[in-house]
Amino acid sequence: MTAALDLASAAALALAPRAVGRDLGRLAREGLVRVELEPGAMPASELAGLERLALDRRPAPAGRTVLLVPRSALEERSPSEPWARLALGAFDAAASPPPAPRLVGVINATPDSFSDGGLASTPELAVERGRALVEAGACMLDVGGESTRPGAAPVDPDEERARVVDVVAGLVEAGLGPVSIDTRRASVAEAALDAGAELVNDVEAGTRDPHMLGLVAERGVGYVAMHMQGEPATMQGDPRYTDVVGEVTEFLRSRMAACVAAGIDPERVLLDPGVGFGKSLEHNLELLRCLGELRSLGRPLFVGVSRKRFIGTLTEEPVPARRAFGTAAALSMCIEAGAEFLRVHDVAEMRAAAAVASAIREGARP
Ligand code: HH2
Repeated sequence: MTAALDLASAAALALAPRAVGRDLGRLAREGLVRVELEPGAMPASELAGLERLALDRRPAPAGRTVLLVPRSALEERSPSEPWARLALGAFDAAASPPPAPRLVGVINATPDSFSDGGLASTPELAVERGRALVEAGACMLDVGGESTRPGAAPVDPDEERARVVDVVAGLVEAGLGPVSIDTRRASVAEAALDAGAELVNDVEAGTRDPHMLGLVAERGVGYVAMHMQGEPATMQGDPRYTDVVGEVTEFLRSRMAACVAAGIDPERVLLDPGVGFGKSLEHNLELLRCLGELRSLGRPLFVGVSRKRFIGTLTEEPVPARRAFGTAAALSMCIEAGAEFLRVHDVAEMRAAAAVASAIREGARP
């Protein structure tokens, strides 16, 4: 069984270590593992045994139990007890050294994207923009043909396909790849992959289009699975969560399991909490504050904060293109939490922010 399959089956045990990123590193150095258990996750007798091993018990919401357990005790149990193996694996993934950040440049082949609609509406304009983004330091270009901004109406699939195919082909032919295709429709993804895209960025994580995961598996390409509550047209109406971090984590864990079940190589999946997708200002802030916890899922994190509305609210800046400073602050916090792929519009500016944030984190020049 691969590590990722282990993580997927952790969902069945309803067992997940949770802690803020910084705490995880400290606990790991002290030889402790944080184990968070859902109510009923294991029989009472086993839980009592585990509690006897624990050095500390922390309060946790929703009837959960949080225990700090010596690593050695879990290692002793892991050969015979799968939960101990799962807890160790997930904890180690979250506490492992964070990856170097990589910037993904946004190319919106749309007339109406919230911050840059119309800037890449022809293949020529897209190639010009793509070249500038790659020269500024983007590791990949993310092409989208449908705005998913709050309140956006769905675009006809034929129209979406027509917007992206020549743009993807133009970028690939100009040597500006790798290119990802930002779509929730398998038919659009398929046409973009035929045109040379190498990764599918799906804001619905394959929950609505029944062909999406099968297509990604068959083509053997990369896949971003993102969390969204509701759909773009209505998602900002009244988003509600009891525990936004826990619910987003469980959603991504279950989509990871769905990807594996569909035959997608787990090593090709990136996970995204979906900042601004069916989330209030408080939800976005809570998710970003606890972003490091999502590393327990064992896959690289892909995060889009660039120019988003929560930044406009906090900085009182209604014009998205003027939100670069606020974006840089949010991006730096994502880097501190261990996010690897940062989806941004202002690549040159964010490259500078990322260089400083990662140098402070690493204590050396990146
Ligand atoms: N955000 C946007 C679009 N696609 N994909 C992922 N994985 N994560 C994100 O946070 C994300 C995304 C929204 O930004 P943008 O593309 O600039 O705007 P619009 O949807 O209006 O085209």
